[in-house]
Amino acid sequence: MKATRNMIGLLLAAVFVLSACAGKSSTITPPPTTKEKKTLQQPAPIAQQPAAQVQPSEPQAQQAEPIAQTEANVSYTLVTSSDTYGLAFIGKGGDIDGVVNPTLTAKPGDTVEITVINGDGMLHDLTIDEFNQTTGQMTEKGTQVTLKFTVDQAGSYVYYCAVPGHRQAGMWGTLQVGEAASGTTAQVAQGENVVHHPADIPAEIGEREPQIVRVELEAKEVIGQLSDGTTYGYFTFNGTVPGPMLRVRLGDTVELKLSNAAESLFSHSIDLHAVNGPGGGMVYTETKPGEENVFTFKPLAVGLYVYHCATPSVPHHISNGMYGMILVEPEEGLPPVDKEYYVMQGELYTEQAYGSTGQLDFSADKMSHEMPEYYIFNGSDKGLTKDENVLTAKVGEVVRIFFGVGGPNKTSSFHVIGEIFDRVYSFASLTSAPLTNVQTVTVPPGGAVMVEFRVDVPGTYLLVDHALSRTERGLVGYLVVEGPEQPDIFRKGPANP
Ligand SMILES: [Cu+2]
Repeated sequence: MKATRNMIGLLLAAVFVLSACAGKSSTITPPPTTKEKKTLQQPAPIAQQPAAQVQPSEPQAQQAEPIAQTEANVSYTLVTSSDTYGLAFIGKGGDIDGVVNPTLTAKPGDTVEITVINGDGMLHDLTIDEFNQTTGQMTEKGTQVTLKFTVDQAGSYVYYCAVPGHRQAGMWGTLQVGEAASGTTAQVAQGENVVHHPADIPAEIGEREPQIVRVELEAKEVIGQLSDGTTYGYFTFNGTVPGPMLRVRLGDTVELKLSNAAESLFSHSIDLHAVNGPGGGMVYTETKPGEENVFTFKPLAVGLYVYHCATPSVPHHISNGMYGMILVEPEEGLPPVDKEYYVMQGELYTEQAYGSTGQLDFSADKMSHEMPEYYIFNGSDKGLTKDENVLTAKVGEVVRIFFGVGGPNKTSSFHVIGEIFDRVYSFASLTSAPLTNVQTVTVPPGGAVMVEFRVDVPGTYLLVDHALSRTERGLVGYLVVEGPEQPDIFRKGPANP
């Protein structure tokens, strides 16, 4: 029984979100604040039946140590949690009350007491490798295990859930003993926000004659926020990943000026797949730091096209964030929809493992082996799950997503969990009839797709690559749909007779 639960643990972690969000949209729209989340996770039965819920019979290595009689210098309580927003430990009581994966602090020589409560009924534990501490597997909701151990060496240690997949799904935090060394804690690594907001796109072209469209792009190398406590040296167009979405119509002439910031260390250039001409413009735009180049092109074909830096090492520059898309609309424009979004997928190859904190370094070796540590939508680790970045819509609205893959190497199996694409303009061919009723669509590196779908039921939907291991390396975004419940389409419980 336990083994079976163990095996499905990972599956649950990935799929749980679906059942959790879809059935309770009213509680997650808007997404719960930390405080609300805390109340969600507090397991009510514990207070009423403390004795019956405690399971001290689980074998635990730490109980063999004589330290059990020592008074603890610091004690913390953590409650396990799983919901739409992933898996986590939530602090209970004191300064960490309600904090997700709180940083626990102690001084060298302290005796630390950590009480873990299973708040969600999923299989969990809490493990700290350096101190040989583990609660052992906690299977039932309400199970409570206390670890007590002495910390001697100052340093940053990770506490995490060792159930397969759970650490990757978010169940880890820091035990900070003594002063934080530079670059080791979540507070240290601060970078610029590089996430291109998915709603930040030019308006539809509408009725107008062809014209000259002047575009200015600046290559900027920035230390950006990859994740909480984690930064990375991005290469960008205009400071965001992806770069700006460009929008023109057939018949327009595009004058493109590429400048390279004076502070840059590398040359940069641009290759637009909408261009007919050598290098897609790269041959006219190789630009040294502090310089600029201009070239002009006439888009000859309607479509949604990727652009990217084409300066060697090209995959390095692309991976670091130098990609975006240009939409060439037909003369009559695109059919109207209610919401339009711009999302691009990429991979990062870092020396340090996924989830490391501090400033991460690029790994040429991992890139040449196509073994990324991070998969990202719009430039950051789970960046499109943050409240300020989520896609939104109302029940009944038609959503259009311009989706592209910067890559540089990995094909996306783009999917929205809980929705079906009503229309898919495969490979972003906007001049072909769309496919209808598609679940998952293949999008190659340097390729794109335009998908449209009506949202029918309120709740939170997940944008994913259905190569789902990638969700545990940062590749997930939210579409939050508000509006009245639609029990005729979706509800809990049996069908009425
Ligand atoms: Cu570049």
